[in-house]
Amino acid sequence: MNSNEQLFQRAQGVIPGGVNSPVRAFRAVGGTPRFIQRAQGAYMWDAEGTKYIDYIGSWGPMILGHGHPAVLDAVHQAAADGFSFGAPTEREVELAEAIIDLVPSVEQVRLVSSGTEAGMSAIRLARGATGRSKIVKFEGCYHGHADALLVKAGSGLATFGFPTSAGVPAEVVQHTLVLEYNNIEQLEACFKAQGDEIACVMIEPICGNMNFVRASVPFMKRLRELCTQHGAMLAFDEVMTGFRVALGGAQSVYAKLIPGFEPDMSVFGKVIGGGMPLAAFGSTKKVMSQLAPLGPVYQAGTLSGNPVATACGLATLKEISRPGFYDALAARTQSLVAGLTKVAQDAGVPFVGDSEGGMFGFFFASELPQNYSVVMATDKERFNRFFHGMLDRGVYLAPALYEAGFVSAAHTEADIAATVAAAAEALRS
Ligand code: KE4
Repeated sequence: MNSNEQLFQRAQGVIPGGVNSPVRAFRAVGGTPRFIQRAQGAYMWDAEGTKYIDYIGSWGPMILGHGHPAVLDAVHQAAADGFSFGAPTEREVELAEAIIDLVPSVEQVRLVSSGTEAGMSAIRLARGATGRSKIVKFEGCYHGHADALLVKAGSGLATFGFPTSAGVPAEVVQHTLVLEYNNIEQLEACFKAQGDEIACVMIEPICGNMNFVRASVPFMKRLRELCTQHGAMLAFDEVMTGFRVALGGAQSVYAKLIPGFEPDMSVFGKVIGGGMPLAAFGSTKKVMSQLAPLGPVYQAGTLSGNPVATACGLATLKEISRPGFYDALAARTQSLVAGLTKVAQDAGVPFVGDSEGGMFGFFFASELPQNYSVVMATDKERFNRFFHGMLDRGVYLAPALYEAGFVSAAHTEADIAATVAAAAEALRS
């Protein structure tokens, strides 16, 4: 038994499934999870010393690559000054100011410790601010594991969702409607029937939890119009896309495609913590003033705005704000997708991919899926064989066909070439 297997056995004795987050257990792809010992730049090393080119990047945060010197230095300095005070610090103000500078739709933010916490708080705030209970989400989008969001589509459009998890009472999700991503007809029907009762619609504007599915421009345009018309808040879950697909997040991509486009609420995470536990949600000053201690919507957190995490986030934002950062990252990511597409074509394997900024996805299919059911109908067996073929060749991809991939500023053209070469071999075998 090798060290990863030994560690996995030991872990399963004391942690459910041996992991602290289910997707790490490799259940979707099979095999033994790699226990990572250390990471540097674009690389990770597991318990056996095996080196991998890392395309997970901690599921998005590590946009600079692992161990960026300026970020490491900022974290060391902050830690030396104190881990946590339970009192306000200037650095939280600096990070809030930096986010507000970069995201025009956000006038105020509240910092929290995880994307789940940010999404949960955003829903509560939208309900408090509108006085309405209903929320809408889309099948295939994941907004963290807050009860009200663990919902799958109800039988009919107008019926409410069913819990996707045990332990979530039906009453808790009775106000959650689930629609099909990119389905304008369903959007129209839902708003026609219940638009004035909807507190907010939460969406992943480019959905990384279906690997990589873009909301079409007509769909997003109509969603914006219907929310405005019915007084429902449009909440952008940018936990994955924020500061990853562009400096201004996915909303800046849609603002270029739909004149004047802005969401009403934004949720951030991952990149803004630079790998440390930090997330945020923001909106207009008017909406945010509904939050305690000013308003009636309660929200709190012992480690919210943690001094070490904010130092890590600020140092990360400073680096990614440098001119040309995203152009270079997007070009590197595009060359990966183009290379993989070429070797798949050479191998006669149906393959299609897409990317925005430093986020990419691919499917063993002939055209890009537009919704969850199409994503889940793509060739799972082939994906799993490809995943292991790449892992065995030192390339660590997301261990599930419905997860996105991430390129960092530390990935070189040589890393991309090595990845494409590994893919050519894996696909041939
Ligand atoms: P966290 O609570 O995991 O920090 O964030 C939840 C979340 C919210 N919104 C979006 C769009 C997200 O992608 C996530 C978390 N993403 C998953 C990967 N798809 C995190 C990996 C995991 O669950 O271990």
